[in-house]
Amino acid sequence: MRTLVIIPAYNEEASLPSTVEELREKAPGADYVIVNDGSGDGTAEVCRAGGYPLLNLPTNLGLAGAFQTGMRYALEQGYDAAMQLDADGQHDPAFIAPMVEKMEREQLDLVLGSRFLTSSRPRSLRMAGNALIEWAVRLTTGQKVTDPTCGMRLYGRRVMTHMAYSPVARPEPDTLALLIRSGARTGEVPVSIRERQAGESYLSLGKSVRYMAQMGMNIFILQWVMEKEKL
Ligand SMILES: Nc1nc2c(ncn2[C@@H]2O[C@H](COP(=O)(O)OP(=O)(O)OP(=O)(O)O)[C@@H](O)[C@H]2O)c(=O)[nH]1
Ligand SMILES: [Mg+2]
Repeated sequence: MRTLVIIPAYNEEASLPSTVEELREKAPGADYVIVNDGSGDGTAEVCRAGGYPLLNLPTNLGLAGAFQTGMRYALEQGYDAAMQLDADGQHDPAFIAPMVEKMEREQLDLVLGSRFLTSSRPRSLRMAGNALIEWAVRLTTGQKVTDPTCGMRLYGRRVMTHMAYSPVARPEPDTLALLIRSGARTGEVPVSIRERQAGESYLSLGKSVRYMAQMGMNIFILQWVMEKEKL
């Protein structure tokens, strides 16, 4: 199975070199592409200097647009699967291999990284949101997804087409719920996610609360409003 690692990057000049270095070290031979999402810092220069494969967006589209760009590229280049790996160094590339293996072995469409498959969820506001979203996903799909907000996800060919061309698809739990309802065969692999090393998260406290409310609402409303497409 040919897999492309998509690295969305927005103002990640500080973290990107070590992220790429670690990827090369822990997943030798893995194909990857950086999607520079209209960064205002030296992200593009860092890519050019290091010779990293680069899709350079002229403007900031946000994570959804950046990831969709990577997905289209993956489809055009004939990849069988595409993985999201954040540029900020939070995702450990050591987990790529077990995720790919699980997809191949069990013939899955979607493999989700989960921090809480083998350990319990810590108590925090973000984690309360995580639990709420898990509940919404379970109610609307009948499936338990133990860590719906974890960004480490591997998308197989059948869901890549949807991710690349749907106007509403994004690497977020509402889209996951839609994909599962559309028949995506889904599995989980335990992963651990690191703290951010540098740069800034786009999730401030206010944004976190808005994100949870929006996700919860989308999962319920979109499911009923949108035509259920079969994959
Ligand atoms: N913030 C932000 N990130 C983007 C954007 N486009 C692409 N990205 C990338 O998307 C990935 C995820 O963004 P993060 O801000 O780390 O989001 P997060 O991991 O959910 O939140 P933290 O746990 O606080 O880091 C990173 O690799 C970013 O560089 C954008 O418009 N804004
Ligand atoms: Mg992050």
